[in-house]
Amino acid sequence: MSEFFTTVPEPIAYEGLDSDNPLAFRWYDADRVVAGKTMAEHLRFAVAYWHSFAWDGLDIFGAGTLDRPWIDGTAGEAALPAAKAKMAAAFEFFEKLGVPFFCFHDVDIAPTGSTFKESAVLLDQMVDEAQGHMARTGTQLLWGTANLFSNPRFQAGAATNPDPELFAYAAAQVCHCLEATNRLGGANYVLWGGREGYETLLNTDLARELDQLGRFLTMVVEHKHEIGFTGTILLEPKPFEPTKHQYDFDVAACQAFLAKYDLLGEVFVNIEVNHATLAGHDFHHEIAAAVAGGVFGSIDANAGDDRLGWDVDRFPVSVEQMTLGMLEILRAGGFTTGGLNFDAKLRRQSIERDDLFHAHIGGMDTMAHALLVAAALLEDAAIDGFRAERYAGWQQPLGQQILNDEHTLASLHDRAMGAPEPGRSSGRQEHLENIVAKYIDRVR
Ligand code: XLS
Ligand code: NI
Ligand code: NI
Repeated sequence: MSEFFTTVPEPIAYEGLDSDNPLAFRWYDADRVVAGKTMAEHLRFAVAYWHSFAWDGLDIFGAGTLDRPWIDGTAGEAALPAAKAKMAAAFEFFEKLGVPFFCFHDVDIAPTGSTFKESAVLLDQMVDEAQGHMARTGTQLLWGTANLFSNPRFQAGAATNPDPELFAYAAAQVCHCLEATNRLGGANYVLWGGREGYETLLNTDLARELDQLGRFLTMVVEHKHEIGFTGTILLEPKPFEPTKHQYDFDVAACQAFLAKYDLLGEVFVNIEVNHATLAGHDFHHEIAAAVAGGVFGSIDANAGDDRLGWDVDRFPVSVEQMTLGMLEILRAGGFTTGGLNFDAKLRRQSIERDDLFHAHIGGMDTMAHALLVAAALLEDAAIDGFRAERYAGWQQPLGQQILNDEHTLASLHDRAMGAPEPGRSSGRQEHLENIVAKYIDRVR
């Protein structure tokens, strides 16, 4: 097979901070040990097949701009050669970039047939093809997912569709894609409910749709155990877009949903940075909420744009934003099956083939820098020492008695009658922010 990324003939190397080579890593040194693990083991980078290989720059105002010759309008069996060319280019990219993982939707890797059966057979053929590339390159699968939002049949949703025929179709598609993911040894399986939401409540029965979604997810978990899939099932929160309201609004909504349908401990969350900001939160908040709620799973690393109110999926560039997220992840013990998937796409004018390398190199360096800062902050207890001090009262008799149910509202009332006015202490926010800034500057 012929090379696609001919202007990047060699694998990307780590060259360190003094390097002026734009096609080298300045921070990401895969084998460097940080807090007991290599950077590669901590970060578990994945490339998203859809943005990088199955999208040519098309937007709602205009045609594709990017050079993706395999996107040629063919479908069905006739599109297999193009799907194979796309896959060869994808694995060439994974290998040259040196990422351990990739992620895909069923429709990203395989052409769509004219019946469910034909699509299933085509997917199986491309899964065979992927197995060959994975064995040859050593690239692994972070997660697979079924696209239940692009085809017009899903205009009113998949699991939450008013027509049970669509629920049934979506269930069959997830069944097949989960099995494909299992066959490829995927570490996780993701469900992002792009159209599981509503456009107007005038035509929507909210309670019924949530019950449908609960039933659907339960079936996914049952099937996971049935086939012996050992990966983690992940829900990906997003507040809206394409629907006006999406049921998996944010981490808190997902957690409440999982609790209601008795799925805690079975299903975790895949947090996307740009979805966090669309929900009116930030990356730091969503990770902290997931860790606190025991549902943290994996990350879709990207960035929004302060001036654009939709999911623009830029590559991550803010070391500070990513440091705050990595701090929570490291505190929680790091990733288990999860990882950092670049659910990010090039800007439409980035039309050179090597732009895809520049984008990922920048994202990987940003995350590696953030990892180093977060690890140093934790090692020095630069933030956590202050945090522990702030809650020290809870180790004292009053705090312990309250937590051990030794007080009632009335006994605290009695106590207040004889107690002095409680003292106050500084929250030290600016001081803590300065500490983070100092570590970002100093870490090497
Ligand atoms: C869209 C989502 C999507 C999921 C996978 O906004 O981020 O890309 O990650 O279906
Ligand atoms: Ni995503
Ligand atoms: Ni997204």
